Amino acid sequence: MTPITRALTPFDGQKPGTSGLRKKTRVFMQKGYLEAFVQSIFNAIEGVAGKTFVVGGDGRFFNAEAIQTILRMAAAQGAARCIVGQNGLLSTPAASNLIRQRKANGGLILSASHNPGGIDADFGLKYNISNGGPAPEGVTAAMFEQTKTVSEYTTLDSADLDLSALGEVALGDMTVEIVDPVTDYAALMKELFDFKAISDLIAGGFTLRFDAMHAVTGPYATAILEGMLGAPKGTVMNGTPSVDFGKGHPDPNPIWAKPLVDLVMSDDGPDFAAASDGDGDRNMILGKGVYVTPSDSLAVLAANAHLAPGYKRDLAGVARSMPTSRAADRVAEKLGIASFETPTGWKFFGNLLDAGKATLCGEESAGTGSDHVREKDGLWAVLLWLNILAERKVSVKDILNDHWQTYGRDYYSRHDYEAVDAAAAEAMMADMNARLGDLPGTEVGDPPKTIAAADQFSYTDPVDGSVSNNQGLRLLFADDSRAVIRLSGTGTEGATVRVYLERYEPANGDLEGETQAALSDLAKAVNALTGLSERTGRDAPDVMT
Ligand code: G16
Repeated sequence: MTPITRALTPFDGQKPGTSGLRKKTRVFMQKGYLEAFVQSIFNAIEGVAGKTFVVGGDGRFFNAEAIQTILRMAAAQGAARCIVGQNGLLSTPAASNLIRQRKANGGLILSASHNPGGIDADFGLKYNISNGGPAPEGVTAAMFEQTKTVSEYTTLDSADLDLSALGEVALGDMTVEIVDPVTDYAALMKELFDFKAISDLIAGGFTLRFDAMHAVTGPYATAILEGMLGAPKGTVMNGTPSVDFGKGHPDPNPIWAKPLVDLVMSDDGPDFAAASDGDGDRNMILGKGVYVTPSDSLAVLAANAHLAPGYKRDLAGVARSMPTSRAADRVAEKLGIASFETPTGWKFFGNLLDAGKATLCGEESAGTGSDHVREKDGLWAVLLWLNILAERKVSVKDILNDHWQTYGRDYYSRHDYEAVDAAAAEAMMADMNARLGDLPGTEVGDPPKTIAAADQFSYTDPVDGSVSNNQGLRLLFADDSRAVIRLSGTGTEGATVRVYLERYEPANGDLEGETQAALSDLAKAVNALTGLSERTGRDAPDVMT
């Protein structure tokens, strides 16, 4: 098969965001668009000749076609092997695991994560490096540079491969190895967790539900929870992946997974419930009558991880993204281990994990993970919670109350204003940045709150010294409450303004409050300061997590 080189005109705006390139599906489907980005990735990594890649995605609309394009281009440009999930499916954490297990040079993961799928919804592609983690900023910047000048791509003129049969097939001189997407991942989970203890818990009458939201974790959760751990059939809801996620929004939060939340809040709801997102890296944790914020979940997991076999070792440290609440820092302090504060984006944890500085990482955006892979991992979080519950033999609510009584409670919520006018959002951020120096000492809101400090978060990576500026505006108030404002890097329409609110209540304070009520003065102060409502034309957030 002779490689063919075709001319290309570069596309504007192929700049990877928080997690790869995410655009409307129809944008990705334009002639040459995907090819231009894939060629730019290949150019940025200095070619693919002789290399091995993992390729897979969350099964959304255009996943199947895009994989065929990537395989043809990799084969035409001399890649040795591509390891592909059966039918093109791989969850993001499973892809990260495969890259590591098989010592691949990298991976191409097709997903727009929690964004909806379909021809009129969203698509995405991200590149992961040989440690299994998302490409760091230096690599994504090199890709973006390539997208500006890419003028041709090389491919094969070949028929689509059948990706449904396990085994090896040749594509030109490249081997395509089609693997079961679940097997290696499930084996890793079995190493980390006490499956016998979890099975016994379930056999003893503990009830649970897992909402796969019609996305990629369906097969993983069914195999592990129902197959290996003996949970009754039907424990996994919406377990068959579909190209448009059942026309839903595969984002595991109280808004988009409302039926699950309603179930667990009802009198006859299960003891435990969880959900994951489009590509299986996010998680939401619930217990009978209680929602666990992702920030609290990270803190609880850090405090209890030693109860699971894979973490019966000293934790090296805990890392969280800057907008995530400081609850995990309190646990790290008590354990006498390091805590790290990174910018939003899992890619910033990679160096800390590789250098053995952090063992557990987490983000307010429903992501938790550890050094077992280099991505956040939804089912991993669910299994760690189940392992902890199996050992402690108390309810989720009791674990949470006990945690707050030990460390105090960080009331926390994120308010999202989605698809707002991008120019208005950018102007608001620019105005705030210009005023930063004047803010300390200012009183805002009603009742008035005094701003103690204000800055734009800058991060210097403690491993390689790289610096990332402008990672979110931070407002620290005199009463130690905190607000962070930033624009999302994963949206595909207009701008999404994220306002992160938190207020600490010590262990002897009121730990039983309602979250939004506990944060309403802070939310009002941010609104008064930024003019958010007038500027965005919204009187309330679209999503509160
Ligand atoms: C991605 C990143 C996360 C980040 C999240 C939200 O998650 O991997 O690190 O926290 O986006 O980012 P933003 O606030 O910029 O929208 P995912 O699950 O979408 O890949």
